[in-house]
Amino acid sequence: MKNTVQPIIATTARTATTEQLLEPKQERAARTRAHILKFAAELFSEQGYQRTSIADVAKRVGMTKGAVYFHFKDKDDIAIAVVEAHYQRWPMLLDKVKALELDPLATLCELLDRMARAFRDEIVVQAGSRLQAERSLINTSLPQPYQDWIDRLTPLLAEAQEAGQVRTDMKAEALARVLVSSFFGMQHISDILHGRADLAERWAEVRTVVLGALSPR
Ligand code: LUB
Repeated sequence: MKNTVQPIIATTARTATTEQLLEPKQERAARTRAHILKFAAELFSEQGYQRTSIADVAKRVGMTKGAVYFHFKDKDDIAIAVVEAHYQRWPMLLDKVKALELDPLATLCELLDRMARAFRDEIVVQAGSRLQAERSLINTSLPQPYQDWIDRLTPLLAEAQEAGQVRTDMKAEALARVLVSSFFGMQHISDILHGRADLAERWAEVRTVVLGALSPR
């Protein structure tokens, strides 16, 4: 019996550190899942949904396909998780900006500035954006795009209107739709033409014109 147990432990020990062996199973599974998502996001961002396979993900992660399937039912399951991770970034970002306790318009500007940096720098945001652009090619229901941002910016704009910082001849929700449409188009064109390398400059242009147009009449 001792011999039967020993090779299993020895084999496991050869492929895992002591810390990993002692890590609670749930934490190890969560860490592995996040690891898979990160590399799957790289592939979705680089080559899109259709050209990415579970085999590609397994190879990029350095795991077997079976190990990936342990964490995700199929490629659609991974795509949904990447898009969900994309959207989970935004409430976290808003909480950080609100903690700065800026005035309403400054809060809106800081949030949009940080979003622009996230689209330029964060692979999960880039991958979530590309998957949403390819949503008609993906045979599963992805989270609804754009509406969260319209709903998130509307109260910020309403607060800025109440503070006399933003025009009141248009509803806050309409102004939020204009901001989301402008931001989406800006980051999309930057992505298609320059892989978002010029996103900071393109955002600065949109910011100047669109935020200027928000001024009280
Ligand atoms: C944003 C994208 C890319 C909207 O909210 C979304 O769904 C978005 C991905 O679908 O840009 C602009 C903030």
